[in-house]
Amino acid sequence: MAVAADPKVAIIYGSPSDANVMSKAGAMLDRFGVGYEEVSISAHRAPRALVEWISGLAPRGIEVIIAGAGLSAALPGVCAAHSSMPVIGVPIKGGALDGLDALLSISQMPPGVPVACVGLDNATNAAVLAVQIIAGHDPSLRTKLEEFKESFEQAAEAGLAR
Ligand code: RP5
Repeated sequence: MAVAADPKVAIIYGSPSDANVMSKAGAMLDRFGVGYEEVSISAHRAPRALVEWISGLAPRGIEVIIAGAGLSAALPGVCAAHSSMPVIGVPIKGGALDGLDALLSISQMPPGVPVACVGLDNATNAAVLAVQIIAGHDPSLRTKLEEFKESFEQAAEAGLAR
């Protein structure tokens, strides 16, 4: 498990094969100077270890969970079931349905147990959303987010935006 000093975000994924996609979340959190910890635990293959890990998050000061998984992606939902902190799910492409299964699994949570679902493989947006959640009580992060958004405006004006 990788842990930064004073982590605010926990990044978890169901398999080491998800690490490459999920590294985009860490890269974006680094850009905002938000500390995070990162771990791979499968909801299906290691359910007891997962529940134990979730129970330690709040005492460690974690505020948001980013959970990525592919196939029958139970991981974000299990995190949401066992925690009251916001959970952002990243459906990961792959398998016979190329991620459609994970997308539906993560987005179709029952009422009362929400998971905020970003697009397929879009761990970058999961990190930006996590920063936006934490910025609710952190004015310096709000300033960084405003500068981040402004950079899109400037790129568009310069004709560089896609
Ligand atoms: C899911 O199954 C994981 O999140 C991963 O996306 C997918 C394949 O896992 P591996 O067979 O590569 O471990 O649980």
